[in-house]
Amino acid sequence: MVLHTMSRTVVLGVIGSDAHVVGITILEQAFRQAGLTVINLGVQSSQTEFAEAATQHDADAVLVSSLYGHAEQDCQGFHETLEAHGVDALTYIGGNLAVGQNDFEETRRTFQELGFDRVFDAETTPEDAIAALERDLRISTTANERATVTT
Ligand code: B12
Repeated sequence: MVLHTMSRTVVLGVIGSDAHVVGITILEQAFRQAGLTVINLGVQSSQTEFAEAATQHDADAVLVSSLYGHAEQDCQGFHETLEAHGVDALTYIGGNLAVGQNDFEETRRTFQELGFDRVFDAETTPEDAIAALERDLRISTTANERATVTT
């Protein structure tokens, strides 16, 4: 299969009224080092802000973070909002997605049913996220690898 390792753009932000900024700051830095173009919306971002940024930057992936326990409410209708803006991108969500989060598999199902392609828990490292993006976007995110490769 021929893979084109062109630069990819991800929109990243913390949804809702959530103010936890450390996770997305670390993710942004790691993604940039891996060669991705990152649009970081920061904390307390609305669904519409995600959708508008994804449209404006023709994003390949929209990555939502949530730590404060209200992700399910904040993400109701998220994919409908993306669709209404004409966004066709991979979607991930990660962080502390439920209060307590005792059964992460149940949490994962909840967010998959909301339309997310992948659901990550709070133990997720930047390397885990990059590996998933590499798989899903079929890219090599190493900054200096821009050639076409054949696997
Ligand atoms: C620091 C902190 C705060 C600071 C935030 C400062 C700031 N500006 O960032 C302050 C004191 C303001 C705060 C406030 C609150 N907090 Co607080 N906070 C924390 C704490 C101690 C650390 C968070 C952190 O920075 N971690 C370090 C970063 C690197 O890790 P991370 O955020 O988890 O991100 C990593 C992964 O989760 C993952 N990831 C995250 N997002 C995404 C997205 C994608 C797509 C992917 C792939 C991966 C990914 O990758 C990141 C890098 O590895 C956590 C407890 C904990 N140990 O996690 C509680 C915690 C998140 N807070 C909590 C709560 C409840 C609150 C408050 C609601 C408390 C209150 N009643 O006021 C408020 C909410 C305020 C608000 N509007 O957001 C709870 C959430 C509970 C839940 N979800 O069930 C936690 C878990 C504490 C607890 N055990 O109860 N908090």
